[in-house]
Amino acid sequence: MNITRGFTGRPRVDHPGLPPGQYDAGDDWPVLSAEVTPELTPADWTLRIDGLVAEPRTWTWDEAHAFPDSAYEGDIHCVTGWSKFGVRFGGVSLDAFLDVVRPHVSATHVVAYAHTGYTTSLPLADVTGGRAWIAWEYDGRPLPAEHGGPARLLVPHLYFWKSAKWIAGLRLLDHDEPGFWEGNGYHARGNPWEEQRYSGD
Ligand SMILES: Nc1nc2c(c(=O)[nH]1)N[C@H]1C(S)=C(S)[C@@H](COP(=O)(O)O)O[C@H]1N2
Ligand SMILES: [Mo]
Repeated sequence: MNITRGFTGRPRVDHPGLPPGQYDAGDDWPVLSAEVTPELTPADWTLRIDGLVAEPRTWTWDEAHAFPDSAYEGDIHCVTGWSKFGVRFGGVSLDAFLDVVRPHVSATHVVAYAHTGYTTSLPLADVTGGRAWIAWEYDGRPLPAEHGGPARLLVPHLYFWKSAKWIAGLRLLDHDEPGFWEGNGYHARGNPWEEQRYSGD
């Protein structure tokens, strides 16, 4: 008997939206967590932005939802190799929060930190200009806990380790302060199109 393998189930590596060295995970959405998924409810969740800002501030769940809705529809790319096409997240643009705290001109970087202690560092320019979200919906439903619900940071144009799950806050700094993966040899920026996986890339 002849068994012919179809195209389904095969990792696609020829998609025009696929950055170098990545494959299409299809309908799978792997869970990558360094921590145990926390039991965090919307009532417990807060977001704080401080550091080099004019007015440090903490928002509750309801206060954060008072900002205009903003959605991301597009792709995500994990440094372990999988990419996912056409995902839909809902939440609020990070710009809405930053407009309130007013970053100081000297601020160049942020450290994003989770309610669990996970941290990741990013250039400030990568989380402004409509390129970063606080996301609490996936596909029109509440973001599942294992994927960072009730809310996660979403910075889809960078490798997905920058998108801190269970986001608790951002601190604005005038220098790069490596987070969890950056301190373990991963790249300070993490642009998938330039394959910035490790610090030397
Ligand atoms: N708090 C927290 N956020 C995190 C991580 C983590 O371990 N803890 N892993 C990062 C990595 S490496 C990736 S690829 C994505 C995975 O998100 P997912 O589990 O929803 O796919 O979350 C990122 N954010
Ligand atoms: Mo990742």
